[in-house]
Amino acid sequence: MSPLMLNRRRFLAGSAALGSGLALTGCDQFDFLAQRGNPVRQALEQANVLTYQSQRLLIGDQTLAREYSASEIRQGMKPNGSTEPTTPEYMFLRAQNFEPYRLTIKGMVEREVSFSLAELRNMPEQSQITRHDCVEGWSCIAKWTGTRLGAALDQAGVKAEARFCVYHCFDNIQRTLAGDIFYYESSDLVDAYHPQTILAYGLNDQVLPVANGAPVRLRIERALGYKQPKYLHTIELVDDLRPFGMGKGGYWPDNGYEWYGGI
Ligand SMILES: Nc1nc2c(c(=O)[nH]1)N[C@H]1C(S)=C(S)[C@@H](COP(=O)(O)O)O[C@H]1N2
Ligand SMILES: [Mo]
Repeated sequence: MSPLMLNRRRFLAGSAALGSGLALTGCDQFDFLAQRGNPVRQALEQANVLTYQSQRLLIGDQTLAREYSASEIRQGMKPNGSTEPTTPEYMFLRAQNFEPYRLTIKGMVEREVSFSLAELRNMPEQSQITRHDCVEGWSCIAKWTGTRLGAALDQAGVKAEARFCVYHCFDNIQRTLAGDIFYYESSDLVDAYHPQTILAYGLNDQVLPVANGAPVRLRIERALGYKQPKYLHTIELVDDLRPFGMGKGGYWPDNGYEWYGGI
């Protein structure tokens, strides 16, 4: 390993401790972090910006995540978070074997487009065997099959003013008195157009199971587990993340995890 690599690792280990040290305890909820004025949350938010900028600087834009060989897939992909959405819309689609499903791309695009599962499967296919790292402290090597998000975005025509993709999901991860909270995530356009970022409909050579995000979930291979939205129905191109959820760009970021979530 070159000294530069070593330094980078050490640096990233340091910034990870700063940025997501608290988050490392799991995918469970940290209610106190959801309070906007909370000092821990403010510290995490500042570390967030630092982590994003320094990782982009050090890793560069198009570096690939490591890929593994088939023999390194040792077990099935462990389902985590939502594993069986119960919203009427999802249950209806599931009962129809996702026949009426459409993935919509909207927002700051030249034309709103939507894709059926058959249309997605007819687009150029790509598979990759990668390691999924959950902040709960487990990892899993799995083979993901799908089509590049970049190609789908190009069909919609991303406008110059767009800066982020917001990924909207079917599952109500949390129920509150004020109503359901749906899982969502977001990324910048660098990650959206990354060559390993795919709309995945296959897992370990099978149709993507419900537990792992059927019919379509995103894979952003250089990001942590919570940046891999399952049960995807809409991708919205925006220039500002503040209008969504609690304004931090994702369900877990709204609960104190760092937004960028790079590995
Ligand atoms: N829609 C949705 N996406 C999600 C989650 C979720 O609860 N809902 N959990 C996230 C977390 S924390 C992890 S570790 C992975 C789990 O993916 P898996 O079930 O395929 O292991 O999905 C991520 N994407
Ligand atoms: Mo996770």
